[in-house]
Amino acid sequence: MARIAIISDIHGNLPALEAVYADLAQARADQVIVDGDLVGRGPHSAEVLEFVAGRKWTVVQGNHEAFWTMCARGMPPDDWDDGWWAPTRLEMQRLDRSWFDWMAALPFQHIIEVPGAPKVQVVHGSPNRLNEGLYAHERDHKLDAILAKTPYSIVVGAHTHVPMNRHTPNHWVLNSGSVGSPFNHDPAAQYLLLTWTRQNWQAEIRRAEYDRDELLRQWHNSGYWDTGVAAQVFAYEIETASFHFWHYLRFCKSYNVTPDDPESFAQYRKDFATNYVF
Ligand SMILES: [Mn+2]
Repeated sequence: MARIAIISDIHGNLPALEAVYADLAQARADQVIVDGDLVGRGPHSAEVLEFVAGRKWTVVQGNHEAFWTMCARGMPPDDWDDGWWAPTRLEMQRLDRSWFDWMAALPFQHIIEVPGAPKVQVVHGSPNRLNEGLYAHERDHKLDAILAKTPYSIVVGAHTHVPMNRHTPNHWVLNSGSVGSPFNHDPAAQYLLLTWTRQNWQAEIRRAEYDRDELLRQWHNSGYWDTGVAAQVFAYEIETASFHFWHYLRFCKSYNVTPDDPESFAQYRKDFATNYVF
């Protein structure tokens, strides 16, 4: 028996990671793979890196590690100096220089090899790209098209923040969901447990509750909340367990308002509450 936990998209949320860590013991996981996006969004990126690096866990690179590495190497986006990016800039400044080398050195995939078991490919986005997701809302043929070039028939992705367990005509496609900021309307920290029974692999999506009210109070009390509207968008995503980042930026573009203005975000929340169902 091998019991392998795949946890991902922690996104600087230490209490959610601690809840999952407690659940790993309950689940009797004997291996842990962290499938990218340890950092970004939340205010505990440094603490999450310390927590993960201090354990004998396998870590795969996510698009946020790649993004932070690019920014640290002097290749940030054009609007990097805008207030919109302030929460991210401040979180990056809390990291020791050596963490950026650590993140840059992370591999883009991990292959689970258990004697007698079919191999399992673990990637953050898709086998093709860090930021191409294996989304739960995609049709079977689309998922198979994305996976057309991979030699593996079992693939685990992350990145979408929505857990998935799907059999398409050509693949078994799984997604580990998100520890720190799920987008499937379930606020609990979520991850994937794969068990090799000596006959087959079994997959279970596990969930660990934690005190989100306490977490969001911490965001206020520590001042992270006030570092910029982006921090409030990240909090709102945790609060609603759904995705808002790009929807909000699109909203600002179409109404020609600046994202880093609390008024814009108030308007978005009002619109969201009254007009949209995600
Ligand atoms: Mn992510």
